[in-house]
Amino acid sequence: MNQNELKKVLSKLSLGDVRYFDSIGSTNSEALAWATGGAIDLSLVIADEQTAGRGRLDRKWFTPKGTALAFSLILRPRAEEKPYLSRFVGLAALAVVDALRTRGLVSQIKWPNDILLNGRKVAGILVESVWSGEEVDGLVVGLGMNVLKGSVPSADVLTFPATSLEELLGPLVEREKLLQDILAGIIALRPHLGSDSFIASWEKALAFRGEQVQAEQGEGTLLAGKLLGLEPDGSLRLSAQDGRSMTVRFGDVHLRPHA
Ligand code: BT5
Repeated sequence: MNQNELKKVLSKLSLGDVRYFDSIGSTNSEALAWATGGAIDLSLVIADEQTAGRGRLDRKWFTPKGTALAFSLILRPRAEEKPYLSRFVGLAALAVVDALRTRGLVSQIKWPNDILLNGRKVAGILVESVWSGEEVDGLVVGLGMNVLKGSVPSADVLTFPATSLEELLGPLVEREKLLQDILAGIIALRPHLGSDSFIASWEKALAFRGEQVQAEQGEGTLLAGKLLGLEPDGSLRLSAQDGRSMTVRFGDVHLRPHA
């Protein structure tokens, strides 16, 4: 990454401290350790390459050098945000959708943590918590986004098709400016986290809304139904064929259109 450009864009935001790495195992692991060690709100870990990037349940996330955006933002939830911790994944997702919209791209959120462009995954979000006793006193919001074509893994390691911004916008996407826009979006949306309009915007950006989907939760539990929207805690609301309402909670969920 261009260090000067990075410094310039980050200086325009009210961030905490920043740690930049040419190469790292996982920005989320670094941020979790830093948060446990007392990092202040809005501290940022960013890397040009991850050698052990993680998805949910320790699945691998690929971030080859010089091709992608990979960062982890540390948040110290304020008292008024604590009832809404499960909404932070939506906050990050909406900030990505907004940043892509300003580049002329309509993206969608594949609940709970993927961003799709033309039905292919362009970014993934991993939110992890730091506990102090019974209380969450830190969140790490990790985002990986495929910018150049070289960031897209080969099909044999993918469970869902993937794409990059380069495939739609050409090779001239500035990663530093993109980072700035996403972080600015997170900061701007954060005061609205607890509002009904936040859930409404999140719902509006969902992929497969009004369509039949299958949600596979944990080992083999398959829920099928029409995707209606979100519960106030960000869980997914489906309606079964007999009209029964079902809720899909966060966890290891694979959502896909009904075959
Ligand atoms: C995610 O997990 O999508 C969350 C990814 C979060 C990555 C960021 S990068 C910065 C921060 N530091 C980290 O270590 N992590 C975060 P999940 O829904 O479990 O999806 C993982 C699956 O996505 C893998 O099993 C692959 O099939 C696929 N995958 C891996 N790398 C990919 C890529 N670059 N593009 C698209 N799909 C990918």
